[in-house]
Amino acid sequence: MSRDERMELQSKRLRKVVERVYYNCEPYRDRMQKAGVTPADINTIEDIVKLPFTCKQDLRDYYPFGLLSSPMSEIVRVHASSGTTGKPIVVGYTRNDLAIWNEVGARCFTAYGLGKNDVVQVSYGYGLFTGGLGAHGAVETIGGTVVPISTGNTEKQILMLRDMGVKALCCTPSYALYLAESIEKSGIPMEEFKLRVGVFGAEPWTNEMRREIEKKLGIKAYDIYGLTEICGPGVGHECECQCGTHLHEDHFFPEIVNPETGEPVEPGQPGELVFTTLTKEGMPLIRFRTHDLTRLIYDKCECGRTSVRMEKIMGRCDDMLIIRGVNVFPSQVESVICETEEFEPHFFITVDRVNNTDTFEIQVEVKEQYYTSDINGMLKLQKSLAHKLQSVLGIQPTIRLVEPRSLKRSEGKQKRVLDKRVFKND
Ligand code: DLL
Repeated sequence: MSRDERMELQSKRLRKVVERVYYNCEPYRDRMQKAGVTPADINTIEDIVKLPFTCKQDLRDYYPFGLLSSPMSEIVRVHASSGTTGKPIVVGYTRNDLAIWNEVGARCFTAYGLGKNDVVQVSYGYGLFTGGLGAHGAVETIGGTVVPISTGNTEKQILMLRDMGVKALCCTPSYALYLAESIEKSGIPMEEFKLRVGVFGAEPWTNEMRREIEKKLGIKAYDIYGLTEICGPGVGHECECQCGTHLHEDHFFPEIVNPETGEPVEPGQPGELVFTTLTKEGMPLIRFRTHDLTRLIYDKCECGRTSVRMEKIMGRCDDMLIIRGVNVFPSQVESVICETEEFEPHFFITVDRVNNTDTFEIQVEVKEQYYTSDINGMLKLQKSLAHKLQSVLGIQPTIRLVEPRSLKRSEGKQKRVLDKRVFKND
């Protein structure tokens, strides 16, 4: 679809969804009235900036069903995300919402080159988390064969991967690494697997991490993006060019705003991603602040798709650490570590405040062949990594080298940061 055609479609859908929330959902109506906007003010997609934002707190305040725009009798499924504190966020889907979710999911898996002759293992969690059922619906829609194994039991995961002749694996990138490590440890040669494609998302991961995973598993690793509030996996996907995540902007309209002021940024500039669902019925969201930081690329992709792409998520506004006044993203640390030959892509950041000064420590696993009892050699490694990180981050961390496979692995989203300052009052 050309941009003009798509803008026309987006405008038509925006008018419809704004009417839907205005007439069916009191909190939206109240907020729009306060902002002095009515559905009559919304004509084209460019009018979207007149509408007030929705944020995560709104979903908590109206927990569980206060933001629905359909009667409960039309809701056929709920999903929820626990978040880190407080009440979960609950989202309701109508039958049509699920059909659209399956359709956008199918677009993703088709872009990864998969089809009805392929076996796909879904190792995202099934349940309230959207990963398992989302990927599952997408694979069934393209006619592929699903192995719905969910998370856990790594030995069985490996057995299924091999014995079912699995071509594509869906899980978090951190779990993919763990699986690669476990396959290596099991001694089963990679030739016994038919694995070619990885469908990885649910947490930020860098291009350097992609190369690690691709090398270890001998696959092509693609990004899949989604979030509970909009729809799970399927909001966007990479194509064979692996140069940005195509967003399904005919269903989910993206904007980038300055995370502090909420003002739209110039096209192509980085900031916070905001989505408006253009076709959802159960719980449409208007200008939802995702907290995810990225930028949008409007040029046509070499694959031929005309949809807008987003750069890899660099982190979330709430993931950003401010250490001694310097902004640090875990993804920057990941890039440096993955690019350095001697280290495994496993690390853990601890930030604390001692005597009114921030401390910043990174534990990092050294590869087996470089982990020695030669103290000078290890000190040299430690120093060179601290130096590299200093030049990228602008602040020097304390490096603690640890044995390979000693840091905790995760089956879902990997936790890489402990900020002890959060618990201190000063
Ligand atoms: O993680 C949905 C999902 C499941 C996406 C499986 C992809 C695969 P939530 O638990 O609500 O939903 O978390 C959403 O995870 O706002 C991002 O911060 C992060 N995230 C999701 N996908 C990616 C990705 C699912 N591909 C939050 N790259 C989002 C970076 C991602 N971050």
